[in-house]
Amino acid sequence: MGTVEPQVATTAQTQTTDGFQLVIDALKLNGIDTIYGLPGIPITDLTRRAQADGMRVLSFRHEQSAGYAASIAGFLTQKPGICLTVSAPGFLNGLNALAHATVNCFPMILISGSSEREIVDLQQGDYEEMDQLAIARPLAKAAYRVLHAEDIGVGIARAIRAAVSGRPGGVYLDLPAKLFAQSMDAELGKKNLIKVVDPAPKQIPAPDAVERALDLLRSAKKPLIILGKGAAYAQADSQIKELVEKTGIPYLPMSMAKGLLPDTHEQCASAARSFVLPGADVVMLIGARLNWLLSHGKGKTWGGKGPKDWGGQKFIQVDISPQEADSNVRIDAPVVGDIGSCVSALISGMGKDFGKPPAEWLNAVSEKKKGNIAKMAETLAKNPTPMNFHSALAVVRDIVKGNPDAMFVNEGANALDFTRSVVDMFMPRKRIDVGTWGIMGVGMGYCVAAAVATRQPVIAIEGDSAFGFSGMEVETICRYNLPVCIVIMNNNGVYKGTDVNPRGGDAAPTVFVKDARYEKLMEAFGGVGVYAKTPGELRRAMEEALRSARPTLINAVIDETAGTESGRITSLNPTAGKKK
Ligand code: ADP
Ligand code: TZD
Ligand code: MG
Repeated sequence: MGTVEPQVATTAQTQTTDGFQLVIDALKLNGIDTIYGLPGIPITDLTRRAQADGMRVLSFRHEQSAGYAASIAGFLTQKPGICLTVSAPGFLNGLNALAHATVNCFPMILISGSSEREIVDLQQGDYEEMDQLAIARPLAKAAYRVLHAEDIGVGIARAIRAAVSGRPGGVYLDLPAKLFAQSMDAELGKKNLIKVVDPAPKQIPAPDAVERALDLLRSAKKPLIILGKGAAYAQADSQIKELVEKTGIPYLPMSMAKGLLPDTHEQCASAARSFVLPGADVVMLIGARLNWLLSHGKGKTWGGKGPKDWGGQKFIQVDISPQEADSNVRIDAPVVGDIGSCVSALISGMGKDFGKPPAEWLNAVSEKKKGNIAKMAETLAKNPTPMNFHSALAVVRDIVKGNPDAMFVNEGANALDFTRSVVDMFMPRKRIDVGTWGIMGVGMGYCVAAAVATRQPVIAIEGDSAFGFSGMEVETICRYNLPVCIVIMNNNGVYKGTDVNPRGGDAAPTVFVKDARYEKLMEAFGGVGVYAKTPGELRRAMEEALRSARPTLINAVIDETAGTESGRITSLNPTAGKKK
């Protein structure tokens, strides 16, 4: 709202600065040059002035998408991604992403304008009244409020440190409307700003912890390494490669760690996952938690007799959080520190006589892999009509192989699970997806941030339901003319398009409008829309999208009977048993 005020610069000629300018100055001083947000009272002028001051300000159609963009920018850059929202409803829309950042260990700062403290605290009914700080606190790694312009430097510095040091997470920064207009002496204002020194200090692991881990590895007959998204975040790519290759141990990448080493690496055991998890005797987790995505380290997946029984594995866990160990099963050798330092220490401790794992184990893993890869190749070679997930993904797999630099966004259920196993990644931090919560709605926000933060082309493989959560952001993608190619795996619904309401009348809860023309949404904003019914049409459209770098949405028509309920996690669905 309102018009652009003439800039109050912090220069020698002008005597005063204000809250708006100090926020911008503090962010810029700390190398933060991008804001993902949505304007409105009281932060409209902050967005204008940040842009006028040379920051990149990406304005979204919904704060949730801006928040997801900020969270993944944090993951990709190791700098906190900034999401800027208005008070109460805008704040709440951004809050989902703040919680997501905390849960996924991504550094992010949600900055929200807030209403008059005096009125909010007496609950007198202000415009967009809400005690935002109290609401954000349980969902954030830290939460702060700045009341005075002279404290802006400290506020931003604390938020940055909290977001990126130790285990990264989401931080909330509450900036009341009154703060922005406060003016103060420009020189003094400048002096109060803090350039954060060493925001994410190295944490060196204790030598005995490293030795304990190496002893355990030496004793292993069937060792396994699991790389998680913490390992991808750490940007210790060459050390991790060296550790994996020097030990010769088979490794499994978690979904966002795919490509840390190329998925085609001979030690990659992804294609033998259900063989190596129960088979391994010593497992080294690097930046991966033993949460539901790894069946809590126990049960049948790990060779346990019953659903909660220990499979007999010993665990090494390399993690920056000392509290993570023993969260689900005993960790025999915790190695606490940042992954770069821990992996380097492990490599130097290995010495020259560190033997490769027994050939029996390596051969068994490689046999299992070969069998499964051959089976998959057969499935991918089929060309059914209508197209199914596999025939479409055979195309995506080729395109990604030919464009290994491209960022790769993925969400959905079947559209996620099949893609994760079919599409190989070749470089670190290219694959970004639903993460720890298996959340729908990250798609378009991730596309924007991926394009902006990496300046690479983006390919997004989206379930038709998943896409709907953030679909309006195709306008944002067109507005900034980002090189994003969205492929919607359109099977007419959530998991499948075949459910029928037994009583007639309303459509079944999982079913959408049949044969919806999503590509027209992209055309509405000047992008390229393509309706693709065959693998050939899909291939041509994806190739053209990458060649032209124009925003493109390909509506890939998928057999509505092709998926399974909940994709790979059918067992977590309490009603799924009845449906089989
Ligand atoms: P995934 O979902 O891929 O299994 P998780 O999100 O469960 O990965 O685990 C990531 C782990 O990585 C978290 O426990 C977090 O503490 C840890 N982590 C994040 N960054 C670092 C780092 N720089 N050094 C060490 N550990 C890290
Ligand atoms: N809401 C949110 C925010 N996250 C979720 N994960 C869900 C709802 C539940 N859900 C899933 O777990 S997957 C999914 C939903 C709604 C969509 C699956 O349909 P899709 O994929 O079209 O995206 P497929 O290919 O049809 O399986
Ligand atoms: Mg679907």
